[in-house]
Amino acid sequence: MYFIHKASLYLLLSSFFFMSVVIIAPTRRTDHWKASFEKLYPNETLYTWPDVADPESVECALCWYHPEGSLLEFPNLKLVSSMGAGVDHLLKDPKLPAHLPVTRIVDELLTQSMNTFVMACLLHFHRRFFKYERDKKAKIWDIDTIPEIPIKVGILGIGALGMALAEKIKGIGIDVIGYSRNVKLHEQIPCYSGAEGLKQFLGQINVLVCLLPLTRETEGIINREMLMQLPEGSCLINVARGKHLVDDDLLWAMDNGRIAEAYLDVFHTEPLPKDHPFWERENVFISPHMASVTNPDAALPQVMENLHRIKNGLTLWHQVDVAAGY
Ligand code: NDP
Ligand code: OXD
Repeated sequence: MYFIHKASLYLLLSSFFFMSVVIIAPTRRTDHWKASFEKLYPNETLYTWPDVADPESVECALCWYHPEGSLLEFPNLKLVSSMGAGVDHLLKDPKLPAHLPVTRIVDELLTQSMNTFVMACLLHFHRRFFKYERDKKAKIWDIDTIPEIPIKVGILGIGALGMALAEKIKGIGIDVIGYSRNVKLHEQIPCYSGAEGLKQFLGQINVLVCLLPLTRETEGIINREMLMQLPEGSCLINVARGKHLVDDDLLWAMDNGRIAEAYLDVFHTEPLPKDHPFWERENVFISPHMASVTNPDAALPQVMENLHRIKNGLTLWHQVDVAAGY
């Protein structure tokens, strides 16, 4: 006699019939994700939290700053994926179910956008565009100032995005080096790691690009002590997370000339509060966390492939090391 437990039967049937995905991203626009999903997977269901008619059918959650504990609403979840490259917003949830694999997005379009954004910032600094904007306002025609600031770029966090960026920077003939947690060898990009490596890294650059993940180790890493190790008149580009930077320390470093210009795409609080002093600084470029925005057409196939991989016992793409925090 064959006895199939009710729960097992449900799981068996659901893997064939009722599979669905939920997006939990209350602070972000999701209509284009829904449109993309419907185009790519017309036979599957995508719910947008909190409107989930059948939570038991949900096998995958796509998250961006999901409310703490919201993943517990889905008893048959198999996979949690970030909607972007970063996973700090996921891992900070103390109720994140420990048995679930967490994945993130690594994709060519995301990389390309990050490359063009950071290139635009560092070339803006290199070619003194802030100065020429000021000159224009005062109708000054200055042909005496050397028009190019010599630069050497350091990428703090030379991972998927950082390394691709370094190769592009190198490709246009600008000196670039990197810093990572583990030792990294690259034929053309010198890479540093460890405490001594960090000193050597900071001691030879005048453009610091932060592309670190936000973890216990990296929070507040761009502080007075770090900024002091850069030469006078340096440039900071933070495209990682606002919490990497100690805001008051940057203001201090700008006041005493250590940092001449800062390009900030990410902030402790987003949107940046209207009374934040960064808004008043002429040499601070502000953008609304748009350096590189995930394209759903590129991201969804990765997520769905991972769901297939879980069900078939295959290695996942871009799985996060939850213990390391990235
Ligand atoms: P990766 O995980 O591929 O790379 C992270 C890099 O940081 C790795 O080189 C890693 O070292 C290094 N790292 C981690 N911890 C430390 C540490 N304690 N000390 C030194 N180095 C460390 O991430 P991605 O390149 O894909 O993305 C980086 C970040 O960029 C994301 O986490 C996200 O926050 C941000 N981001 C921002 C966007 C925006 O629009 N502003 C868009 C996309 C991403 P190792 O190589 O040794 O592991
Ligand atoms: C990301 C981001 O992590 O957009 O992808 O910040």
